[in-house]
Amino acid sequence: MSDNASANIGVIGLAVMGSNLARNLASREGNTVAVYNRSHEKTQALVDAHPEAGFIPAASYEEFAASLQKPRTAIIMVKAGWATDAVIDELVKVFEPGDIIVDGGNAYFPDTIRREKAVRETGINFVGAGISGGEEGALLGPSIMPGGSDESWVTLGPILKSIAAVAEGEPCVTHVGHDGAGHFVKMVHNGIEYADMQLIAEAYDLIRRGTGKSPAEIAEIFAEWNKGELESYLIEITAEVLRQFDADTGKPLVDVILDQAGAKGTGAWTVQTALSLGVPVSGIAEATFARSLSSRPDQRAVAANLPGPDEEFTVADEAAFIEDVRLALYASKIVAYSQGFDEIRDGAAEYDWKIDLGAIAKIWRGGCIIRAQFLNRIADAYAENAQLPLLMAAPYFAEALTRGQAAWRRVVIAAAQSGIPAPAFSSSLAYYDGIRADRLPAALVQGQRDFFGAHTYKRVDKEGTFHTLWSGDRTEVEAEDTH
Ligand code: NBP
Repeated sequence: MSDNASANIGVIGLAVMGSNLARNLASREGNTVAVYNRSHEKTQALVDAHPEAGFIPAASYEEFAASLQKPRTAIIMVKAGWATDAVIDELVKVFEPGDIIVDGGNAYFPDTIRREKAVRETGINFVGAGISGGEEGALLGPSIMPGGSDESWVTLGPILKSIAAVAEGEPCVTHVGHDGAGHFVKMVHNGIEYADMQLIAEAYDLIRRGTGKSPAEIAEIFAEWNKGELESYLIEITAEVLRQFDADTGKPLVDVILDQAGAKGTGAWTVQTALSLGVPVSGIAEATFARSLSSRPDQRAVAANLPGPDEEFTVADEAAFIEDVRLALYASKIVAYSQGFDEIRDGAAEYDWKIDLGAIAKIWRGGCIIRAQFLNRIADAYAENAQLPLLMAAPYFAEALTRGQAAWRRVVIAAAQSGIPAPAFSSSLAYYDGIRADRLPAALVQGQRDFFGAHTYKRVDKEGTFHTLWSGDRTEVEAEDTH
């Protein structure tokens, strides 16, 4: 150990997330934090602004390594992608076997798997840790989803527990699984976040266009909803956004914000990964596509000439309609979470991770963007049956879907009849009806596939694989399933 080694944890990358995480670490008893940033002015600025934190600044990677006690533990908070690789390359030169490099950025999980494998060969531990909660979470307590080895968790666990959000007395961090498991779960968290936000946006749009209520009035509806089963951070902030007026124009702020939603790519990763795993995450996919659709102004301008329904959308019973929308929102949200947890379970099977789904629900209860009461119900469902085949069919959720399904259908019908796009509401309902169907037209698809590609099919009444001689006498033959 170097004579100067006095920090038990270091942070590299001192933009908003890294600075806040470093301050959070420094504020917890027992932590002394070494800090390093590529451009040294940022390191100095942080140290000067927060003398109370007792940071140990480093001007080089060598100095940074020398200031850390062994096993050296450093959290990288730099721009995801090549910047992360650049920092890792420098750290492996100055760290030793047994030390721990943590990537707290928003890495794509296959990159984390690759990095973990490469760094492990040097004897150094590499941990990809998803961190959710934005700037405020980093400072006050995020939800943390670390992957990596069991060995690194021994050192890292207590440090991460010290800075994580706390929900119902439990820190919002757990060792998710090996190598890329943490970043995988963070990716799906973000995908679910996309779906949750889109569903809320559709609910707002339907209420506004159906009842003519102002954004401020709708804010009160969301505030009321936030006292019930929909209680969540996203519902809470929705009310705040809708209440806001623009200082320049005096209009509701939501009316002066350009209606083109941005994305940083984690929703698309969630959908791409789901497609390759064969997991239907239709709610997340529709939410991701809805952002893409909104951001195509040229096409939207041309399509504005296409006709919609002739009649104006009017709601006869406002209170009943608003309650229908609430129930539809809750039902669709259940579908989105059920699909997201399916993706985590199937990802775990594919990549050989042991992920405790109930523990994931628990660490999302605080600190992160999708934090909600509702996550307790998911944790309960997995506590009752860890092998639950379908989350939304667990008794609590089945009851909510039973209670909400008629309202959900009325809302989707109203949206379709009045020309209001509600892609996440409608696709969630279609998923619900698809997954519960006794028989699906997939049988016809199999027939079509066999017709044009001899892809074969199975039968409901006997074992085996079959092919019909479509261009011959159309008799059925038993076939090898090699297509
Ligand atoms: P940015 O993503 O804006 O990255 C800026 C940091 O990266 C600076 O410290 C910069 O150093 C450093 N950096 C770059 Br760029 N290239 C580098 C290189 N080659 N070597 C060393 N350092 C390099 O910062 P952020 O918004 O604080 O986010 C940090 C990470 O946290 C990202 O991966 C982000 O995706 C993730 N994240 C962000 C949020 C959020 O709400 N912002 C939430 C959750 C996760 P410099 O000062 O010398 O240019």
